[in-house]
Amino acid sequence: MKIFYSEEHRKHYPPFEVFDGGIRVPYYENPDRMDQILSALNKTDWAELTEPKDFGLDPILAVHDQGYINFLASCWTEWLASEPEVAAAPEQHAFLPATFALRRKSRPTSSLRGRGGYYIMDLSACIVEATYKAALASANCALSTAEFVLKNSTNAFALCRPPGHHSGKDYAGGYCFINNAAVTANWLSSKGKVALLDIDYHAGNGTQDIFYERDDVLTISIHGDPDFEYPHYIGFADETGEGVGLGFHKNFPLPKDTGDEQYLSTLDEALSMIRDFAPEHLVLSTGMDAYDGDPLGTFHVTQNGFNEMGKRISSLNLPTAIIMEGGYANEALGNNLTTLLKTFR
Ligand code: OKP
Ligand code: ZN
Repeated sequence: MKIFYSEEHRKHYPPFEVFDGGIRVPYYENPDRMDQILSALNKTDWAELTEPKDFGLDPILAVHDQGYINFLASCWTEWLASEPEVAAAPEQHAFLPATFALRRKSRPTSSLRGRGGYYIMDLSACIVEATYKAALASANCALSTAEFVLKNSTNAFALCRPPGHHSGKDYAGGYCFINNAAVTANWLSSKGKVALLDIDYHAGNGTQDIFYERDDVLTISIHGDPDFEYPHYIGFADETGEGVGLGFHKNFPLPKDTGDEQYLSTLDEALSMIRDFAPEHLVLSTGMDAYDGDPLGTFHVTQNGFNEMGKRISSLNLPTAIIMEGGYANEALGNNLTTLLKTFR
């Protein structure tokens, strides 16, 4: 299987994130995740790692707002220039806003803080020096995968870091800066209908937002119920799309402690919607944090569960761009992921 991967993510390693209650913890979305995956892939005889090509900003700007991308590009430099304390010890800092935009009549005011609170939705999307370049490389892995899938009418995997599904048109959140899966689905949509299935444990709010009023990209997310889980305000069952997009978005919020059986029967419902939609391509937002041992999840999906999920999704027989999202049980991440991926060979 073709796998697009770049080392560009490595220096995007914020020294902390801020958890519920304002507690600083080590950054969960860390480079070790990739090392664990790479070592598991290296043990297989089917993983073919390839550098992504550079697609430039056009396919990214087809999904994201120019002002937001400008903010990502200059945030760190502007912050260093305005805060001598940060410039004196940059490796101990990460940029985070302390005030967030209100939902009505808000606009990105010109100060860095004003743009920060407008373009960032929470305290886990920390920006450091390497963030923008890492996010671009991650999007290029996804686009390279899309191109390969299109040309060869087969499956391929984008080993993306940072992940993307919480990032909307003009905002970062949940470790995500550019929505790799959305950029991919939008790019593929010029060749026919696309279905995007998000199996990350967290609701794919960015993806939902981006395609909410479109009928050419069916978006489906299976996740921990936002009634108790991050991102808390989006991902509910009654959100089904708007305008021509009505009926082309589906959320499956599931309770705490969901195990293999309940997960798989929900997946079957999602797959039957995809079959009815009859898309040309599938984009799979592949988070592995539904896993039993994940520190950021509450589900109990096992390695067998991932194997079965892979079998059922790949039996759709659609050319599939598999895009890496979350998954934080680092010691099990590699094996869980290769278990899922090998069903798509
Ligand atoms: C990103 B992805 C801790 C706060 C939540 C953000 C989680 C982002 C998950 N209770 N922190 O979907 O895996
Ligand atoms: Zn997640």
